[in-house]
Amino acid sequence: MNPNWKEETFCRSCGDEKLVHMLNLGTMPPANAFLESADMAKDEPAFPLRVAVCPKCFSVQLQDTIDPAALFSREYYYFTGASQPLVKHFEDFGTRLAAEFHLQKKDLVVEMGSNDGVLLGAIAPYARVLGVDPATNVGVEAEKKGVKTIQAFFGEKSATDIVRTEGHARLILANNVFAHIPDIHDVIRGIKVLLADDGQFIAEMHWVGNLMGAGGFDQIYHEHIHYFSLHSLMYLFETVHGLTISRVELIPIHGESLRMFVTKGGAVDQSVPDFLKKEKMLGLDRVEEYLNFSSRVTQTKNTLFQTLTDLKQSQKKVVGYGAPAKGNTLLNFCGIGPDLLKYIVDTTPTKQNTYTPGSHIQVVSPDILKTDIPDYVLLLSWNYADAILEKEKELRARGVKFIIPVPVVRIV
Ligand code: JHZ
Repeated sequence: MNPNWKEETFCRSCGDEKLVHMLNLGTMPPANAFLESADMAKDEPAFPLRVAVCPKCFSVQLQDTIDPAALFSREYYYFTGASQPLVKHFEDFGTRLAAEFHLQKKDLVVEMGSNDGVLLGAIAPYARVLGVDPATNVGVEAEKKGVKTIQAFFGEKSATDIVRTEGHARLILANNVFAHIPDIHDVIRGIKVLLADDGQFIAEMHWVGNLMGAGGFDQIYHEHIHYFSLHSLMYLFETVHGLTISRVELIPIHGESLRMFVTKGGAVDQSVPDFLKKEKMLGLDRVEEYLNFSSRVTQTKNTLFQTLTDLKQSQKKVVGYGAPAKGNTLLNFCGIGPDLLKYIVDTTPTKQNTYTPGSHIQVVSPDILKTDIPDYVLLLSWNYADAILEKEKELRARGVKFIIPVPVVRIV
């Protein structure tokens, strides 16, 4: 048994209840473990990927934990800056935060999982910023943008160190990172230590309502331990830790993400009860609703595999577009390899000339599409479909069709 893998049976969030299994995606390598050519001959560690729901607090989470040090304390292949729509999203958000919170140079803004510093870079002209990220390479890019970055996991210990050297934070930000942490309680203890009394913790994370409905099951991979609803977040932040979720927003990023604002107490905006009502209508406070998910996932898998197999039989050239982490869940779960996808194009320089984990499809620069015109493109980065379809309008005008895999397989 791999020492980096552990099975959980009890809810990581409320700690009280035994988890109820809802989906098994098989065994696969971590989604961001792209392979260099020299790694191809080596044994590739692979781990079970199973999802469960807690019948008490409705927290959806993996049954399998991989030691975060093995996933994140290394070179990280994902750079926020490689996706233009995401850069715009965070630059706009940074400008909005500066205006809404009247940020001044004396204010400290800390971001956990700050990656290459796109968001903090947008806030840096207004306030003191500090990134915290365990990866060995992304902080170097952030520093180039003037974003001081500590290489560490955010938690009670790092928060205490930051208070000692920098003081308390007016804002603590967490975008697509809060759901990545097995010991979520250590992170919340860190937030309580670091946050000024009138400060706010603001987090964006994929919303389980989107995952269960229009979103893709491919957003499930070992890095994503938790799949939160507002119901489960309320239990965690309010019941367990005595903090207040004061406002929520649903934003169109990675399908649909939930943005929540947390304070140490005070007024609660109408958006919170309204959103809870919406979740109740979707059945997110009932275990049975979660148990239906598996059959929908199997349906997508079968349709996608059949579509690609048919195209291969008709001798069509099919390539992948985007090599996101989520694409690796899709490829591995659906059994899609180099026999069905000739290569995958991706804008991230660190991913180019690597191979996808598990499925071993080569990732190359999008420049190849200037000379090697495919018949079909499987859009693995489906969350940027509008932007990519617009960007590739010349390819489409030449007759190239795009296959969008989720929520149901469709060809445009
Ligand atoms: P993207 C990331 O997941 C990583 P991923 C992380 N694990 C997380 O939590 C989630 O976000 C939420 C490429 N691309 O953003 C760039 C093009 O090639 O969907 C990226 O490799 N051309 C922290 O990896 C990938 O697609 C383009 O025009 O699933 C997109 O990755 C565009 C727009 C993107 O996240």
